[in-house]
Amino acid sequence: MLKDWWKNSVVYQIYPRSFCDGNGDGVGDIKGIISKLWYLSKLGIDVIWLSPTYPSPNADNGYDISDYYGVSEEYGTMDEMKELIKKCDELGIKIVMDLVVNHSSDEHPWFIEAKKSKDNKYRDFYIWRKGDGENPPNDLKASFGGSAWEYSPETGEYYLHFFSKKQPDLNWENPNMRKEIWKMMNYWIDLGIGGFRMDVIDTIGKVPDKKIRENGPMLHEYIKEMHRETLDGKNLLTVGECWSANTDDGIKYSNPERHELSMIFQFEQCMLDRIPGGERWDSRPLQLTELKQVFSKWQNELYGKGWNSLFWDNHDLPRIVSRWGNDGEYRVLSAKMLATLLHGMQGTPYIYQGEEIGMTNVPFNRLEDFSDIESVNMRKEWKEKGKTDEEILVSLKRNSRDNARTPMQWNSGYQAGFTTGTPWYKLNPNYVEINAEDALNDENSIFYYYQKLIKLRKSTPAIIHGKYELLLPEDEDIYAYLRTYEGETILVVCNFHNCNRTFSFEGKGETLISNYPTEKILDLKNIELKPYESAIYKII
Ligand code: TEU
Ligand code: CA
Repeated sequence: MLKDWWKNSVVYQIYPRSFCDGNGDGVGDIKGIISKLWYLSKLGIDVIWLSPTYPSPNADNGYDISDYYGVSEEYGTMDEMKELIKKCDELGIKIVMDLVVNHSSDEHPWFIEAKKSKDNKYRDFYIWRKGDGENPPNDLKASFGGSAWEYSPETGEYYLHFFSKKQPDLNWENPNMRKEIWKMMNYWIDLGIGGFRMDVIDTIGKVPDKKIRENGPMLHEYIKEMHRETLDGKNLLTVGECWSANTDDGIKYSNPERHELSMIFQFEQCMLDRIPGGERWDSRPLQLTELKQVFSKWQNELYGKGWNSLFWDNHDLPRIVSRWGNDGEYRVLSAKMLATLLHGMQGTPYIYQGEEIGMTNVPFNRLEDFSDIESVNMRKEWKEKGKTDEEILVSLKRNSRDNARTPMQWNSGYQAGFTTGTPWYKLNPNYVEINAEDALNDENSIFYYYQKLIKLRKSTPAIIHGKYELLLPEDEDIYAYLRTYEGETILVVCNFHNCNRTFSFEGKGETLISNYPTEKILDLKNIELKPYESAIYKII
């Protein structure tokens, strides 16, 4: 196995609940995933990142785990999981498991024990503090709203939870707790998985008394210990989800000499349509020049020193074609443009289920249709703040995680081919026009464009290793950049908007991929770009 194989790989994220239901109960499952491996293989991906499939009371759709060693009955059995790993292996696909160890579920046996008494063996697996009089220990806030401290009547103390109160934070200061995590990781490694995606890994070094959430003083010590105890010499793909990271942090996590992780999954570009200093639910339009600054900074500063993930979408983000593309008339063109922009860069690309067919945000018009815990809590908080239903609806439609979680659209038939029963969550009604079957029957579909991009990456060393150079930094419509490696230069040109624009480059290009019909060889001086036109050229 090639060292750093994950640099040449493309990852596909599966959100199991919504991918494919194999037994008709309305919930996606492992059997369903197995039935679609041919589709993923056809797309050409190398790795599946599987969002959590462990037993869970589902306070946060599986990101609240009650047994790290098992498979939720909803999703199948351990034997089916083993079968999935084996079938994937036959296709040259690796499974990357979601590692959610900032917190467990409050229904995990460790927590059930820990809350019983102050001298319980598992007490120190979690973080307990006395209240400040009648109040919580301090004013730390939970990501899903309210205080990060929950009173526990059994012992009269509070426990910490950065997410919902059903997700108590694990105490990483406790070496016995850490040992349990290493044991569990080794168990999965021994089952033959290809690596881990590490949920909010930047918070495990927290110091709640000083109100430090991310990047605590011991963070990298813990990751190094993890490496020594579990990952060392195994050649796995390990990716840390880090909302807080800047490029220096990115290098810390992913520089091979530091023996931590393969790569970082950071969100700086995703923050660009938030109002600076504003809250998660307020948004503003994206400025293309700001997107260029952020992407270019990561491309340049990690070059030769670290490794980044390339993604637009995941299960926590609205759909990119609705967010920064055009989900009306130009849906197909803009989805291909966005893919081109991202897949030409350095890093490991991640495709989130449905992105490859251009799935869009939800058109739901009732507040009750938004079901994610974060959406539900936001609705309550905004109501209390006096916001109108209309304001809440606008923000949910634009920002809610529910946008990414409607069932995968397989065909235009019954329940979009997702289930033979009743889906756990509403379908986006546009499955009649947007679905995998139609995409597979159309040689110009977004699906085949992604397939081509993946092939291109694998056959073009400049895409994997090349030095990045931004062109036209001030231009608000065109995003263009070069990648150069061992005498080969490729040019990526994307018209980000619905307008015609002229672009000029001194030289001739051979078209490697394009979302409009284009000549094979062309003079790049004064070319006309049509709305959302994008292409990758080899400079000849
Ligand atoms: O997400 C971390 C996280 O910070 C998100 O909750 C984010 O703030 C929000 O989705 C959108 O702004 C990870 C998982 O990806 C997410 O699904 C989990 O809910 C969360 O951790 C807790 O495990
Ligand atoms: Ca099912």
